[in-house]
Amino acid sequence: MAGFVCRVPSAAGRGRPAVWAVAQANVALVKYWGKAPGPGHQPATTSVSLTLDGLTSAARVEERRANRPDRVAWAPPGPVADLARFVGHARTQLGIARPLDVLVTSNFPVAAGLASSASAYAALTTALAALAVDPPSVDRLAALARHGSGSACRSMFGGFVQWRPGDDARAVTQLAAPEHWPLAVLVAVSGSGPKRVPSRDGMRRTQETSPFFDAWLATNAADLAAVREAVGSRDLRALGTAAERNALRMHATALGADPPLLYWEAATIAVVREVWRLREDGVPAYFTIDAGPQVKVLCNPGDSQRVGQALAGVPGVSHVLRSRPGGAPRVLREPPEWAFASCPPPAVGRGRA
Ligand code: 2P0
Repeated sequence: MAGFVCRVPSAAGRGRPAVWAVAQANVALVKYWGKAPGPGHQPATTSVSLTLDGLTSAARVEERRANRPDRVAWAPPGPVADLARFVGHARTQLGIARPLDVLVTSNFPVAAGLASSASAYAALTTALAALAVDPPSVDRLAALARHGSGSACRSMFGGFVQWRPGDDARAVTQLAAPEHWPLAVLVAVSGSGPKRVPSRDGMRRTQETSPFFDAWLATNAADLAAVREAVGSRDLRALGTAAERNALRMHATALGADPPLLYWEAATIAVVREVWRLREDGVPAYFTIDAGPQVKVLCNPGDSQRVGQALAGVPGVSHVLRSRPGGAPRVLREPPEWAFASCPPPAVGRGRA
């Protein structure tokens, strides 16, 4: 399909091209699960993530005529009130005077534990920055993206990314570029519907009611040190061991909430057991699980075929997504091929609303 640029008539009567940006989801190796007081979403602890190539969100922004409200949409539908609040905040921060038409879409299951809000807000922040008269540094943009969704600040960078509490320019940093370590990441998808309890609510409930929450906070320093060391030395065994431990402790803490939070399905446990079985057979594969039933598995690229087949054979797994360390967000002048369906035909009833 040939590309086209989404155009609507501008106030001056000339077509004004929309700006698109894409950003990748990230998977946390040391989880963010708990907040500190403060504006935006401040983390209680330091987290480390890996940006995931190919699990992509795209955002389109275009200016509307003056005196119109912002118009925002997720496709498929997402939490629009949060999105609208973020767009208002970002316009103020970036000095964008004109109201905006905003569309956010993703090429993978939304709100199912695949960090779609992270990539969505990272893509949107990047697209909005392209409209700013004086675009801020990526550090400032990461701080802005955090106001949409905490984990979005990590998707503002490629590769291995650390996010620590604080508002300074070094709060979010790249630990290593995607090329540093060509790991394979396989996602065993076992349910694509929205999760029962959104992460934000689950995180709050855990923090407020789980008797294990303080113990969870106390584990952060050791897991962080282990993951940082393993990334630096490209030690899959050390990375995987720490990531599994950290994920299981996060879920154990959430299970202790009142009422309890269980993000897993039967297939989630079956995949965990399959990963452990692979290891017993000598294949170095390690899992992590975010706030949903999907299991993400890290392995060497040379083992990804075998691991992918094993995961696809687990009852309840509908399909397996293949990823690897991904890059930073990018601005595009036209929509990515997969997002064409989200881009309405040019100028149909638009611009006069
Ligand atoms: C993470 N998660 O570190 C953890 C692990 C889910 C499990 O960050 O309230 O959508 O918008 O800041 O970023 C999901 O939480 O929450 C998340 P808000 P967010 O990836």
